[in-house]
Amino acid sequence: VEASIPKPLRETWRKLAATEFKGKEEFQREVVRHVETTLARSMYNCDELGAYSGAALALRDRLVIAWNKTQQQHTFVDSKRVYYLSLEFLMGRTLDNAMLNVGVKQTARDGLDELGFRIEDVIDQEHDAALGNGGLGRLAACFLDSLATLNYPGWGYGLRYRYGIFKQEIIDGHQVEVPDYWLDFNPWEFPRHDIVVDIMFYGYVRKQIEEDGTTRSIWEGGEVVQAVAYDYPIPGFDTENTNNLRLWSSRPASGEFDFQKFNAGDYESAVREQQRAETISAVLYPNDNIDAGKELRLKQQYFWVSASLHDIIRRFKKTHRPWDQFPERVAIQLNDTHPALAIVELQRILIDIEHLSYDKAWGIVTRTFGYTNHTVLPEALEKWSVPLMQHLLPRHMQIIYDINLFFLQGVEKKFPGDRELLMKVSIIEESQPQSIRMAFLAIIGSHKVNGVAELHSDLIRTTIFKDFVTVFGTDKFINITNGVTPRRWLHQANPKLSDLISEKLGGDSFLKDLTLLDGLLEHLDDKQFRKDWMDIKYANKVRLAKYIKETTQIAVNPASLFDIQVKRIHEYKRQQMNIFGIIHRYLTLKAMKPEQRKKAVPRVSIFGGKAAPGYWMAKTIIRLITAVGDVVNCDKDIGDLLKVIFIEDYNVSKAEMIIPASDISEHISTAGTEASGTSNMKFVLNGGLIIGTVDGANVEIVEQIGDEQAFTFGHLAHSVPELRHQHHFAKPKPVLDKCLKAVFDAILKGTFGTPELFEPLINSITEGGDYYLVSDDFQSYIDAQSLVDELYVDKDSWAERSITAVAKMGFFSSDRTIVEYAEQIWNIEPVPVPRQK
Ligand code: H53
Repeated sequence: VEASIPKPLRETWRKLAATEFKGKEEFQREVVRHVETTLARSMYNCDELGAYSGAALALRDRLVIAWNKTQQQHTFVDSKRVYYLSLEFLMGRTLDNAMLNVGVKQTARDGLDELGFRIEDVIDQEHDAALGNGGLGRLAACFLDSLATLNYPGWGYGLRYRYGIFKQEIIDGHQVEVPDYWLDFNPWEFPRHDIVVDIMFYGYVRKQIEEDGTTRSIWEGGEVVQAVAYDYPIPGFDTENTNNLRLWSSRPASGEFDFQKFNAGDYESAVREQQRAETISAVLYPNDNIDAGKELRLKQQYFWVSASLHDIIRRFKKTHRPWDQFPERVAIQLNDTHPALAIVELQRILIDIEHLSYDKAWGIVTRTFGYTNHTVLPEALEKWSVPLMQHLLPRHMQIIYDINLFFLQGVEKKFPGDRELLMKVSIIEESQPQSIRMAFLAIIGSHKVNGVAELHSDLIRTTIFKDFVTVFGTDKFINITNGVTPRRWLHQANPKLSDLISEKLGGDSFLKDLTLLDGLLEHLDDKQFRKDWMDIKYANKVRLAKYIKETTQIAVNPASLFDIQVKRIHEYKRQQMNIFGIIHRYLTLKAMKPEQRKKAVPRVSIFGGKAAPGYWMAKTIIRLITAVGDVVNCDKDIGDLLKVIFIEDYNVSKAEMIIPASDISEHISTAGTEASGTSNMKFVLNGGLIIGTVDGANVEIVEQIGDEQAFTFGHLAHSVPELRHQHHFAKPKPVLDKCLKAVFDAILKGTFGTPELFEPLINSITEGGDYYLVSDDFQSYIDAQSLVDELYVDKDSWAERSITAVAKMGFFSSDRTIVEYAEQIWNIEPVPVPRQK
């Protein structure tokens, strides 16, 4: 209140208030002003980076005006807000997206053109904001876009890592990790040095008897660090609404560093404390779907969760509402179990600091949180060791025990004497040492738990969480199928296709209501339309071929079938099966007579993706892909019939170029392992067909687009456990698929260089139980690939399939996903912000 301007003086402010640039000239003036003043450069030394910086700053000014207005409006209306807690936000680039969302791209294009710059080159200067590993982080980014576009008051809360996901270099065929320092020049962030939260670790808990006889727990004596807020405006598409992403950065609580130590000459330990604090938000853990259980990661989680909750509560308290209204003003979504400590932290604040009764506090907690599960993979389910938690967060450990005790007492009451059930649902696992099952904590502390695709939600209800369905009933466990934002993944990534669709549908409303795409079906028989459609696909392939040539020196023919698999490298995603299939293709081509070969469909197999630095088998898979490329790509017998490309450092901005260029993309995880997948949606939305297993969202995609439009193969999820069992116990052992055996023989013969490199990979299948069922699915995979070849020959019917598929993709917009969250979990309404005249 003290900070606001007295009423009589506000008129002066209003007159002077910042305004948005409207036309080309105003935009240009802003760009030049920023280049000359903010950047202190001139027309004599303004390169593309300078132009990018000037354009970004000009646009940023515009975003800020709408952003401020939005936040004022949300406060004024006092609407319920949702807070999306995610350790990852894989945002990619901002400039292009912001220009498109705000609707000024053409203005900017013309303006920059006259200043001597091509907008594409300017856009290309931006460093990706890569604060995520893969699907989970990119989903969070799509959700922010949809929340903003749909006018929901929704904030993201995350960590401002100094280093995002590492940059991948391929050196001699191996992955090498290089740090990703992305903060050099970042026009999109606003440091809020006035928003600082103290966060404590370690220390001890003391009991104190109050005057009224109650006992209180006091947590004290720990080490304190500070969280500083950095804000990022999130503009919606074709709306004034601009939401906020708040990321926390860590710093020492005692200012710069300990001056006493410094003055006493103990420089090193003075600096060490500072570094310890700064380390918390220094780096993103580079694991996707793997829990590493490191102390620093637990520190990151608590640091972020605690800062975010304090911030949320501070905002709530400004409304002077009683605590029991908290869940009516605040919804908090837990993106996986990474923020599950928020449940404990809110309970702690309510009982220890706000002095609410335990039961009242717990009622508020459970009405506030929703938990999204994104995986059933056992190695990805977070467990923290009890001694570690005890040491780092002693008060939280006590509260976890309390939560567990009261929960188990409830279970005992409902199912008297069922001790096995108690053991199965206990938050504490009786391992050595004991550990905390974070997913169980998240379920118990939330009012809704959702999976991310139908099959996945069924699986969690019937396998990993089945005992909780027994305890809580079925209503608590829902499905909300993932989606992707059509603004970035169609309009921005594939402007030509987006324009063609607009032309056919008579406008771009489909970008806000993706179900309108079904209007394309009316034009299915229009010959010219089909041709235009395929010409755009070809142009996108030319764009990718050019990039491949520039970065790998390998020439690929854009008339070939482009077969793409880009995603994190993981055994469950089975890039190994893809490369084995390619070897099979190579051997088959080699065995053909030259006349026979002429009939083969030329194919370019493209891979991209990072392996976690400590995931040795994933790195071996990359090594095999590059080794096969080295041989195949210069085999004169093969020529254009087969090329194998590994695109270095796959990230969001590269995805925007790669995805529109696919004829076929691969989503071939072992059934039951990929919770949803989201790149499958992006590929189909861009007119590529998919080859895939009956897994994750593939199932619903095929249901929507029709099975004519997809190539599915492989065993189904329900038969996986039995097949795995057979690999270990059946006598005689299941025989290795014979085509796969030929592939292994070729590798072991040294066809692709030193066979020893690849032996562990082969052994994991031949000796190690083939956990991912590569051998079991190989033949049907090869058959599906043959069908792809066969159908690709008829370009006209291929065009028909491609258009039909896109027309039926409306369901997979993240707008639909967000509306489902809003209605089924968050109970929030859109709050439109009045447009500026
Ligand atoms: O989350 C995506 C899913 C995808 C799943 C992924 C994911 C991570 O990227 C990291 C951790 C985790 O538990 C899950 O693997 O299937 O599409 C978004 O839901």
